[in-house]
Amino acid sequence: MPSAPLSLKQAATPLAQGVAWIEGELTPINEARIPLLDQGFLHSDLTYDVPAVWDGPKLQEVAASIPIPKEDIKTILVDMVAKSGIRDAYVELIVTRGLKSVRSGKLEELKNNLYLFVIPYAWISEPEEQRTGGSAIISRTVRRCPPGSMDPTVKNFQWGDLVRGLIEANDRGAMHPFLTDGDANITEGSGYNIVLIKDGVLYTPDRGVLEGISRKSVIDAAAALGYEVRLEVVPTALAYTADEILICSTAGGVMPITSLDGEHVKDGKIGPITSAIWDKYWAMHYESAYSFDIKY
Ligand code: PXG
Repeated sequence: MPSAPLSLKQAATPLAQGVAWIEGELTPINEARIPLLDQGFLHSDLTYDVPAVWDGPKLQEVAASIPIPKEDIKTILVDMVAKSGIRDAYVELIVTRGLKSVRSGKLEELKNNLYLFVIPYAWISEPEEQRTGGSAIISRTVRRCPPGSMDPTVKNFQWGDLVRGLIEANDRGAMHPFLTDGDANITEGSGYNIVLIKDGVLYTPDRGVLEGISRKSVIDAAAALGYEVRLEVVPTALAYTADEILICSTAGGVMPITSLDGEHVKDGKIGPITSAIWDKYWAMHYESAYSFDIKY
């Protein structure tokens, strides 16, 4: 199970708890500040991406729309990871509209802001929880923001619905909310995609969700293992009869869910297909098709 103690090198550097890049300067993560007028803060007018670094040398490929050349960003991020000494890292890139809003200037004249930070790897389901599987609920109080409103395929900070889901999960004694589309279909949760497994077939929603990189890895892993994957509308009812359920995110990888709305998923044990995909997912971190090396 992946969990590495802090290396001596990591403990020794002031950036070991994380490092931010703001306006060209590197700052320890706990001292990093954004300007109050940034529209990303005031109006969620931004997009972001999160690649992960695993076991030192690996960084998942980045694809984002950014105001300075992609290769420069990559160089800066690799340098930040190396300087922090963090071996298992969470790397975030944020591009905001800038200090002026779309109301106060011509769109093409607004200057985008870029923020970067690197912190130790974050887990939506901690390794300890992954050993037995996490608990989920299907939210009764909140639905996922519809695709015609805030486009969920663009990573954004509009987390009002996802945070309400987390609060409901907490109130109902569970860890992970599953939000529906309001029409009795599953969408996604607070930072993860959802995959249901029934009779050896994987089902994951094809709309109303972020098309996450981890979901892509799960689809690739399942295909490599010979399982059929269906991207389609996924009725909530299927979740209650599923053989296995997993959630997936850059923050935690493939995470088994063994209880839903207080009931066991099947027999309440982590199923064989989830286990096989979990193994394959972590093995893929060492495959050159999905990663590249970082020199510390
Ligand atoms: N759905 C939503 C709404 C997300 O925010 C995912 C799915 C999974 O996408 P990836 O590309 O990571 O497989 C996300 C990603 C955090 C955290 O700290 C959240 C995400 C990623 C990393 C960290 O909560 N969300």
